[in-house]
Amino acid sequence: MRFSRLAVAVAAASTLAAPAFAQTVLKIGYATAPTSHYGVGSTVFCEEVEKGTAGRYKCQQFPNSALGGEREQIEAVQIGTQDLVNTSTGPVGNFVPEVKIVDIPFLFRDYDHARKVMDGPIGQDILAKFPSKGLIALGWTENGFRHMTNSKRDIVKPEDAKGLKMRTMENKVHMDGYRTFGILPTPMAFPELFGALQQGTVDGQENPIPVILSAKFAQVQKHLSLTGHVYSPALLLLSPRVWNKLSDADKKVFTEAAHKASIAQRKKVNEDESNGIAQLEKDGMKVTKTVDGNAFREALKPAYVGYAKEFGADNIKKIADMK
Ligand code: EAX
Repeated sequence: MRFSRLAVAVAAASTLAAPAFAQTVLKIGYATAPTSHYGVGSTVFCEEVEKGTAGRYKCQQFPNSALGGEREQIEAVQIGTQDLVNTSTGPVGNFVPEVKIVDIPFLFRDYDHARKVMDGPIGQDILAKFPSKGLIALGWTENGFRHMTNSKRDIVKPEDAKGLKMRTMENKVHMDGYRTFGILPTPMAFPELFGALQQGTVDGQENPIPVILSAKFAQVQKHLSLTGHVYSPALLLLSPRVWNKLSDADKKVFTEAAHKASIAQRKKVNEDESNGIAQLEKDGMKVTKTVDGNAFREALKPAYVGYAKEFGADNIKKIADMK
């Protein structure tokens, strides 16, 4: 069969157009919008990986929980049907129990304290626990300090939160703590949350300012109380199926890309923390800026008995006392 000259030319052109090297596209997912702190961190990671591998690796981003809730995405990364997830530690304790200690309410004084712990020996030791559980933790990114929102009333002290049906992450450490505030904790995956707030299935929820902003919770929540009751770390998790194929040089590229992603994500959290409250008030939220933190810490004491039993009082103290 004679090939026309045109067909031969088209075939030749198409091989020329294809990259001269194999290119791997990595699927990365996260809960919030591309413009959110997770989107900023994920974009920096993807840009650095593409640059550092000269295009042999590039990403396809799936923001807004397009690949499911965080627990679902972590499972997918574990079995290798998804390559990366940029996730809060919310559900992670169900996969790597050693993570749960950093979810304890009122454990961290402020962002500086939290970041020092995560980037220091304690946080790095926790990352080392992931490979045996079928996950590669490339680094700590960041979600932020969590605050309470609800549709019913201002919250200044635990008594004000009593009886409120609050959505929580699928996280036992959080739920045990929140019960001591008198809250009725309702665990729910993030993608269901906006609808549940809109229908009044739950009265409220708790999340960092960057999430409250990007998820537009001001449309369905009237009251915001700056409780800052939990620091919510986040993680960049990679499938071992990808990691095990990487050369040592590419492993270094991925790890350094995660470090740059963490810096960018934390910077976005800082920006949202300084501009977000005014924005949320503009969007119609009534913000309670002074909360009785001591009353919440006092109420939490019974839960701390359980935390000390589970994690060791000295381990908790080591984190709490870090300067
Ligand atoms: O990671 O589920 C949550 O409330 C998380 O904070 C949210 O998915 C962002």
